[in-house]
Amino acid sequence: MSANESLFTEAQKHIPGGVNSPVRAFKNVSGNPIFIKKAKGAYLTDADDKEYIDFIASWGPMILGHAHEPVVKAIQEQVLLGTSYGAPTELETKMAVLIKSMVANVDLIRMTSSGTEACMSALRVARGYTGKNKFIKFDGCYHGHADAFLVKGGSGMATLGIQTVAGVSEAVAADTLTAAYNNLEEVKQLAEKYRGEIAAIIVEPIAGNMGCILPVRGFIEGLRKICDEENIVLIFDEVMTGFRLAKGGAQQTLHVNADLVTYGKVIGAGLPVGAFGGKRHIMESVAPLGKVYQAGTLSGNPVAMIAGYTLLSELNSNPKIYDELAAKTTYLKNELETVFAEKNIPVCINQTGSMMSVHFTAGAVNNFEDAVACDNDLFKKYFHHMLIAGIYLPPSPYESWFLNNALSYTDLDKTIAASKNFTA
Ligand code: HOZ
Repeated sequence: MSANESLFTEAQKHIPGGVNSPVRAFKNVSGNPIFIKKAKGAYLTDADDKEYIDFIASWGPMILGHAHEPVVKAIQEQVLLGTSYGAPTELETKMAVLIKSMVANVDLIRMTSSGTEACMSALRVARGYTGKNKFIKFDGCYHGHADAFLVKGGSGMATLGIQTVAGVSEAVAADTLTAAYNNLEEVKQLAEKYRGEIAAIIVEPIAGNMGCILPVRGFIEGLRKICDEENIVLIFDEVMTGFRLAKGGAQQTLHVNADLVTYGKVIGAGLPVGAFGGKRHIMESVAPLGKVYQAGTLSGNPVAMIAGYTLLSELNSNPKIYDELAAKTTYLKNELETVFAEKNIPVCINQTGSMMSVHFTAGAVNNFEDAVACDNDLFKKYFHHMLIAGIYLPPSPYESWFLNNALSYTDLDKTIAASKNFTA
């Protein structure tokens, strides 16, 4: 038995499914997950000492690669000063100032410990601010695992085929309205039907939890217009896109303003952090200024703050990184398109900046229904072929690939060469 196998066997005795987050279990792609021993730059090493080129980057935050030296050093220095105080630090204000300087439409920002908390809190703020209860989310979008969002979710829910989550009460789910991603007409109909009842529209401006799916022209702009007309708070879930697509995230690349924005792990360079922020008049609803209660001992944790501050400062002072990342990702996308075309394997590769995914289908993939219709069996085969070749892709067709800037063109060429050897 390999070290990976024996670690998984042992883990399953103590942890549900052997994992602390469902997608990691490789259930959809079958086989055993690999257990990571260490990571550096663009590479992961598993328990059997096999090295992989990593295309997950901890689901986004490792924009400059794993164990990035300035981040590691900053963490080491902070740890010696204590790991959690449950009291304010100057670092939290420095972080807020830095984020505000990088991102538009953030007047006030509150740190949380995860993207789930950030989205859950942003929704609560929208409800508290507007005095309305319902909200619209999109099929296949995923905003963390707070009850209200677990309706037609992407990510692990889509991967495991769980569309109705046990434990979410009907009463909670009743306030969650859903529409197809990229279908503005459905949103207009909901806005009309529930006029005066909708507090928020929450959207992944670039969807990354049903594979990578881009908004069609006019979709996000249309959401902005509906929100303005109907006094609805527009929330951009930028847990994946924030600081990854550009300094100012998807707000910047799409040229659309959100009212509230949520962030996740990238704010902590991969440490457990999230944040929600936005326009002053809305954020002033948050306690202790307003009556929307939200709290956390580990919110603004100094170790996470210094890690994130170090990463974001580097991105802020060197925006060339975004061009380099986009160039690498476009190169990979174009080469893979050629590889699959030569093999007569129909693919739709969606890409923007450093996010992309390979959907095995002849058509366009613009929403969850399109993603579900793709050839999942072929994805499984490709995933395992690549894994054997030392390329670590997301173990689900419903997850985006995230490129990091430690990846070299040699790494990309190895990835392309491995794909050339794939037989359907
Ligand atoms: N839900 C995460 C990706 N969309 C996966 C989390 C994890 O397994 O780490």
